[in-house]
Amino acid sequence: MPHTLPELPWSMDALEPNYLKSTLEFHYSKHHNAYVTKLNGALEGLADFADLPIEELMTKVKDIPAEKRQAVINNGGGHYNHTLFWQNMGPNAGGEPTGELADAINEAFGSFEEFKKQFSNAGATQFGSGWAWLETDASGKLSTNKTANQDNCLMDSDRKPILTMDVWEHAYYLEHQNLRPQWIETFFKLVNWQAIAQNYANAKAGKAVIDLQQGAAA
Ligand code: MN3
Repeated sequence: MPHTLPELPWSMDALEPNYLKSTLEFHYSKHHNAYVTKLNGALEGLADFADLPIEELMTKVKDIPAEKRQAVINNGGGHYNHTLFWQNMGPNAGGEPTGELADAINEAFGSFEEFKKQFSNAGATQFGSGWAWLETDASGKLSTNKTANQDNCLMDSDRKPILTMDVWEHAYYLEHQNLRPQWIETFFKLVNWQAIAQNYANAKAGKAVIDLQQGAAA
């Protein structure tokens, strides 16, 4: 079964004015959709990998034959990262986490403000296109990270991402032009901390953060 573009968890105009419908119309409908299409093309003939859910596929990219590996990294990463990114945002969101996730952030970073500073710095200092991340190990210890292109920590570590921010210019150019720091500040108004808390609980329980089977509705 081929991978499919998952439904957005909200309507295309639900995040306005912080995230424009016009941005989503190309970022989701064109860019994300192209990653899904090209991923399916790259997986043709790879029987051992074609039926894996996207999160499991990310953990096995090292095993993919060399001539197809980079295409799966780029387009599988593009599919996974954007799926998490949409899920991480919501209308009437922002603020700060509560409960177990808040405790884990305080333990790892000292305070929410310090976490926000480190995560923002990861996004601001990613040279060129890439992503900023909040990740957890199996014990629940949190850390921030940044990656280039469409890479993510599933590809080369045992950690799992629970929050991500797209810092490719296509993610924010219509609203913020070249002002990446302004986009980063706006992103924090869009973070759905309830979704991140659920991602954290799933990761700690050894479950998929993005539970997306190929061909299944999101
Ligand atoms: Mn993008």
